[in-house]
Amino acid sequence: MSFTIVDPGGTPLLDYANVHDKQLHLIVVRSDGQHFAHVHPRLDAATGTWSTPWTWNAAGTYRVFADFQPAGAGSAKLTLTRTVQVAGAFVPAVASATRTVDEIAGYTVKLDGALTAGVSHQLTATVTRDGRPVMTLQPYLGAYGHLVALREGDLAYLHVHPEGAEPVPGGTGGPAVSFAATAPTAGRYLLYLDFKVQDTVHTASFVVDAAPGGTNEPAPEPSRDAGHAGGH
Ligand SMILES: [Cu+2]
Repeated sequence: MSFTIVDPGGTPLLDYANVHDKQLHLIVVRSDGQHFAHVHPRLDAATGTWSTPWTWNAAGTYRVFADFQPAGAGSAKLTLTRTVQVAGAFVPAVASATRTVDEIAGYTVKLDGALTAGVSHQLTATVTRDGRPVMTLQPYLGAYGHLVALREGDLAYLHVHPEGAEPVPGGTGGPAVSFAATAPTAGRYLLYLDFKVQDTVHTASFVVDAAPGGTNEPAPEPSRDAGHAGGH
């Protein structure tokens, strides 16, 4: 899979800031919230083309999000998206109820905290195994985990920031990892936590409802194809 990001004048963007340890984060998810992937393509600095080995494993409609920040003072984080249709028989997964505990590869991950429209909230994921806290989380993307949050339905992309001290290189952490997230509107959100342990990255997923906010609730921000789909 390859793509190029062009500036408003149509020139390929060549210079990127490092955000969460990488110049660009590529998130891929099917419209029903299944088949989530988070990868880091390589930039050909001469042409501005990003590419990554890729296989589409299931049919359906996918959203591809490029999360990046152009280099230079005054630039902001941007999220650009495209929709990709993968041919074949597509049977969408049944919409899930809210879920704040997930099991992956023998690990149990519990999500605590709430989402409220227009208000930044702390979300904390706690990793255990066989009922015991996991203290051996490894640094991954500048924290002890990386959280992606998408609004169910249009898959609008939320910016989520890790909280707490930056990991010491080579150090370990756990069992809790905290993030600050703001839901743009009330409704249901799909959350994906990447965490690394024993040199393997696992993804736990959650479904959380955001409550209506106070008087400062922003107007719903429609998600656009190839547009800036998230708030800050
Ligand atoms: Cu990434």
